[in-house]
Amino acid sequence: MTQRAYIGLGSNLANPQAQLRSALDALAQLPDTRLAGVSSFYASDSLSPGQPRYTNAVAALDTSLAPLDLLDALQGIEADQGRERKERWGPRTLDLDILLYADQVIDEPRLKVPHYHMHARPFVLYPLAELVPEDFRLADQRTLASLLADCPFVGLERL
Ligand code: A4P
Ligand code: MG
Repeated sequence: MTQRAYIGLGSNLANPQAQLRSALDALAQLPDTRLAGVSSFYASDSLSPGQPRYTNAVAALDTSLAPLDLLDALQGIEADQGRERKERWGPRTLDLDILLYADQVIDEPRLKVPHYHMHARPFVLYPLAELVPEDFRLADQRTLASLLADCPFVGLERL
């Protein structure tokens, strides 16, 4: 069955905008998957001090890949684009996070959905808001509008 998933894209190394564009091309070519929408790109300072600024975006996928198969596919794209996992939260050429997968709540060792921290990150919530209806709710019934109200558009630059 086809499900709607939202993917967070982030990069702060090696021409971040080009990294996001090639990641979007790769997402569009995933098996059993359609790239249904892409937000604007946004720049913001890294949450980890002393790192280059990030470029972030959100993509909507209609996919019949199961959540863990989708995670495998996303990690394959990260690896293809030269991602090296040296340190948690280290700078990266490409980070692909499954923000939401239909209205599922997933709590497995390799996969937590909704993505932890997404509820309070402007570089996730504002691009997501471009892709969903105004009355969009998360699985816990919180509306995106209420999350946005608690998450000011501060430090975010729409590119
Ligand atoms: N994993 C669990 N749940 C998920 C999920 N929903 N989607 C597991 C993707 N992966 C998920 O991820 C570590 C493990 O999380 C994976 O192996 C997977 O099994 P990772 O991408 O290797 O590690 P990470 O990204 O360094 O850690 P984390 O906690 O995902 O970091 P964040 O939260 O992504 O933070 N500042 C700005 N402005 N913009 C950014 O995008 N990103 C970070 C990294 C810091 N500061 C930032 C930004
Ligand atoms: Mg990540």
